[in-house]
Amino acid sequence: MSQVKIIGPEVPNMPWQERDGEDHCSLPVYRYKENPIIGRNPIDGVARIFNSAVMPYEDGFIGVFRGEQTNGIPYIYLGKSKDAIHWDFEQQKIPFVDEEGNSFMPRYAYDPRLVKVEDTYYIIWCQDFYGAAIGMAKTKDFKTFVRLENPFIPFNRNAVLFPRKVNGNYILLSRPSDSGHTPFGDVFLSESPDLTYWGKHRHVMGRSAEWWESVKIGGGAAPIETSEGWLLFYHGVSSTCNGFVYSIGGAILDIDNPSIVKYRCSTFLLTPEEWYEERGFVPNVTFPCATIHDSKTGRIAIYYGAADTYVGLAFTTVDEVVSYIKDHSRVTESDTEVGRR
Ligand code: BMA
Repeated sequence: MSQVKIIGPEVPNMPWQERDGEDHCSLPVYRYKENPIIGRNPIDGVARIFNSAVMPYEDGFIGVFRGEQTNGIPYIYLGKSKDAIHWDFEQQKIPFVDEEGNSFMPRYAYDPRLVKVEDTYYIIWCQDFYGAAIGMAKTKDFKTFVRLENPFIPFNRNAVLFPRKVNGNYILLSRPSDSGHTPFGDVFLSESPDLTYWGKHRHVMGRSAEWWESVKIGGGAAPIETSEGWLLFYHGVSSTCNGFVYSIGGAILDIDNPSIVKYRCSTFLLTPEEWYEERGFVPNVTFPCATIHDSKTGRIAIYYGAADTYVGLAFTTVDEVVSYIKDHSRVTESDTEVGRR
């Protein structure tokens, strides 16, 4: 039994592998030995799948996958799996409709997240809205996907919905950006009573003095509710003479006021080290988009895009990762304040 409690369902069939000692032992997160779990050319007309989100569904798992088509344009594809490791993909792009039932195909769609709030599943992604912005859709059955109002004006390319309302409102983390490969970026939070009108914007956390996340940060997987607060895996970016390096970081946000950061890990939890993270369309990228977690055992599986080419899987437990984050926490005033100026 874990000391720190995950608040959520039990997922006894979640993927799991014990650490065998060879991975980076001082860090609480270790890789699945058979990574990458999704290789090149996974669907006809799709060259690469990465930066994708999965969750339990019926007696198995379901996911929304960023598929880079052979024309170079990203789109979202649906996948199903019995074990959350071997995936069967729909050959066609997800066919969104608007609220009147008319077909809606974004010009491009990337970095999807998948979050269940109450009885509805939400997909949140980046799409063109006269510039890169956040797109959102809902489904109850993974057959009809109804596109919702765009929450924000451009530019914003990275958004993560919380798995439950907080103080009666939906909560979305996002990272306002520019139209290109933004060389800055902090995580902000916005609230909505109805998923149409967004406000009460707050600053959550900024890029930090730690070099691995000194350029920009962005929400990663949907936060996990725990007895210590919201456990957030996010990405932190550093700059080198050869481009950006994307690592995975961890923070714990206040449960009732998640714009307040309680703990923030000063070291990365995972950084590009393996061939599938260092070599690919964009080298040196580990980009978390989802977790599967089991409240009974405290096990957590992290799904991350690797080198904009593959999907990788890594493991930790809530006890190990929370205690590591707390032991290595360094928070600044801009983290711990409510974030309204
Ligand atoms: C970001 C996003 C991600 C991508 C990353 C590294 O700006 O576009 O989709 O994984 O860059 O290329």
